[in-house]
Amino acid sequence: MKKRIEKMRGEFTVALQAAAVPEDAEKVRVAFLGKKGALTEVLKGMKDLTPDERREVGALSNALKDEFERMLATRAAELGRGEIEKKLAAEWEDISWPSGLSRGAAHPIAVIRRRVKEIFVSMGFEVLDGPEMEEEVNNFDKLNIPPDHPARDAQDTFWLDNGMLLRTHTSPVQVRGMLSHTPPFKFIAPGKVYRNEAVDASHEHTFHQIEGMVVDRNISVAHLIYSMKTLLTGIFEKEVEVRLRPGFFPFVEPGFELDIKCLICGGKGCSVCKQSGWLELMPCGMVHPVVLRNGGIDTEEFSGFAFGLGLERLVMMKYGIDDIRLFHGADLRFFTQF
Ligand code: FA5
Repeated sequence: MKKRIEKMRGEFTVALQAAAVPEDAEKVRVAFLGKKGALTEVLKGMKDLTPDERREVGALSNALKDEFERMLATRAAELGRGEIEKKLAAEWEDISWPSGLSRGAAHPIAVIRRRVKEIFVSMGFEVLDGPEMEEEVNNFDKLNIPPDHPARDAQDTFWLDNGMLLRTHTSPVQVRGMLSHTPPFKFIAPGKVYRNEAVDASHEHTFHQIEGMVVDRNISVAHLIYSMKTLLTGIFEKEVEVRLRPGFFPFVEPGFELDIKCLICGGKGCSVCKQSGWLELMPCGMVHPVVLRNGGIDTEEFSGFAFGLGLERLVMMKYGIDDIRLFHGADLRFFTQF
């Protein structure tokens, strides 16, 4: 009987290892420890043994029963874990995997704004920010545009109930920059501006400008032209035709309009350049002494230049886009080209 019990340990171990699912382990338990199980049957034969033999076989079979139960518990846990893992594997989903939707793209305005920033930062310019809701005094008065000045009419203004306005250009950042900096300094200020204007192929009510201002000793028009050329060569990566003509802005003296030969029609005339062959891109000039003084700058010692780049028009020329209204649209076929 002792031999039979010893042999049973091997049989039990083999049967348990062969179990693939928790139900198999349960079948092994019934086969060995159940009412009609192998070990139970052996124990039933103990009545024919001598008392000494009975004590010895009893102890042996109890120890074996305990051992089988421990092994069963361990195996059942293993198989259960395996089941959970299998279930998890079947249900697993990679939530970082791109969905069926097409991917977005950087907006062309953002692409070129980044490039313009890089070009100016490489020339040592700082990048400033200014609020879109602005004080009248910064948007107009301190820029040498008093309340009755006709230049106010050129920039139809969205007035706010609180007496402030949506800035019509980025030039108020000139005022803020002068008041917060000690010369010499040079900065650009990209941002959104608003005008109460009729929209057409080259005009929007909400558009972007990049203001630039340099204040230092002995600044001349030559510095201005050099900076504009560096910018345009960096953006267009080729020679482009530009022209400088006199332009009037109360905050610069002398003032200029920098026009670029229309890259949409090659100068022949189209709806974007209003059939003129040229597109007004970047007004600029030497900062008016009144403006410098309003910014607390000593005009005996310092002079400066400033410019106000229209970002949409630059992007239109760069990519050959013939309608400014596309920028505010939601057509992904348009946006994914850049
Ligand atoms: C100004 O806004 C001046 N503050 C620029 C300036 C700064 C001059 C510093 C001198 C010194 P203007 O109104 O011309 O100027 O606008 C500047 C540029 O913004 C234009 O050349 C054009 O490229 C762009 N722009 C003007 N109006 C619109 C519009 N409605 N839609 C899209 N772009 C526009």
